[in-house]
Amino acid sequence: MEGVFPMAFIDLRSDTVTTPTDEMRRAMATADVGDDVYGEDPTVIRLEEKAAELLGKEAGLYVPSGTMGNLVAVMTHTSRGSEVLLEAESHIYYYEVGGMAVVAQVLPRTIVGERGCLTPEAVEGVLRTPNIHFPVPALLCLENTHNRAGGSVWPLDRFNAVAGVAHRAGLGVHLDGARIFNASVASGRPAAELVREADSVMFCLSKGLAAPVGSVLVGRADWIARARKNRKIVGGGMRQAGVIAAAGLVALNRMIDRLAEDHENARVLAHGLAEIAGLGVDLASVETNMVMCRVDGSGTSAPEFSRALAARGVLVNAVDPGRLRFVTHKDVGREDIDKALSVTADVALEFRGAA
Ligand code: TLP
Repeated sequence: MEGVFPMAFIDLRSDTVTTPTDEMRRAMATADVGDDVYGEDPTVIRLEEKAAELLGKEAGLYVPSGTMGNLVAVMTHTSRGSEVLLEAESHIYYYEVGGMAVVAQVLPRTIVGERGCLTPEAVEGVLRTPNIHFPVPALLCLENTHNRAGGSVWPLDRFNAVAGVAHRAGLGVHLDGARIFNASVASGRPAAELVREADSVMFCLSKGLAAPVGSVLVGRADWIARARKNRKIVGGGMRQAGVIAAAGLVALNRMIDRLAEDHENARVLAHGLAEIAGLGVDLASVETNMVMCRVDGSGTSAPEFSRALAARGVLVNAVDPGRLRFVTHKDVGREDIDKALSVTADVALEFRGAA
């Protein structure tokens, strides 16, 4: 659902809609700045160092968006015509406008996963013996938490095993960790432990962590130096970016632990939705701040259902003809969840009555 909605709406479309905290706004107003293309913005440098430290990597690179971070990562790991392996429902493949093909000029090869995760065998199965006819595989991209799987968290052993297969075949491993701190909070493990086997990681400051703008790409120092050139190619070299990076620092220092609240609200929401006749939720799949809800049994489609909810003040996205995605975040509290549930129950009842 696109458009401008007044604040009275309960906005469960995404955690990207979160607004900056007062502390972020104060930090932004007083940030020390410099020209970051010259490497002279002290706040950006602090943010990149902090991000690298939290993720256990050598260096970081501040980028305006997760999409740019993933694109720059693909550009830096590959050359023109490389083959890139990804899970079939991954954000990079599904939602990034084909940037990897348009800009990086690589060939995506998708592997069907289960709830966003791959098996070592599935990755081995698509690796081919080098042959004059084949493109050269260069990179495996993984995603944790997995968006289209409903915010699912990779089991760590499986992640490490899959990354190991790619490394043994000489491929790089990039993690789209837009919501890696949700995975960290949900699994009770430090983010650095979750990403140890990834060569590069992109994570977002502007989702559940509530910064207004920005993501960070982390990896080895020499790799990040090359990524910095690629960021410049795609127009991502920013100037006094400390103004926005300051909010990112507050996000990393203050907003990670509270993600547990969003996860709890998602569980409450999922249980409530599961009780509404005509709707379907796989409760076991609700691990972080997303709830995928099937509307097949309600007598209407997900886009129609979301329009009816919007007319009553509840915003959610239809991610498939039969599936709605509800995302919890810091700007929706328990009362909003209760209200959203009662509105959803009313809408479901109306559609069932009309069917
Ligand atoms: N996801 C957005 C939409 O693009 C679908 C959302 O509302 O969830 N990786 C993952 C896993 C993401 O979920 C997103 C954003 C991105 C990358 C891209 O980040 P941005 O929006 O900063 O370019």
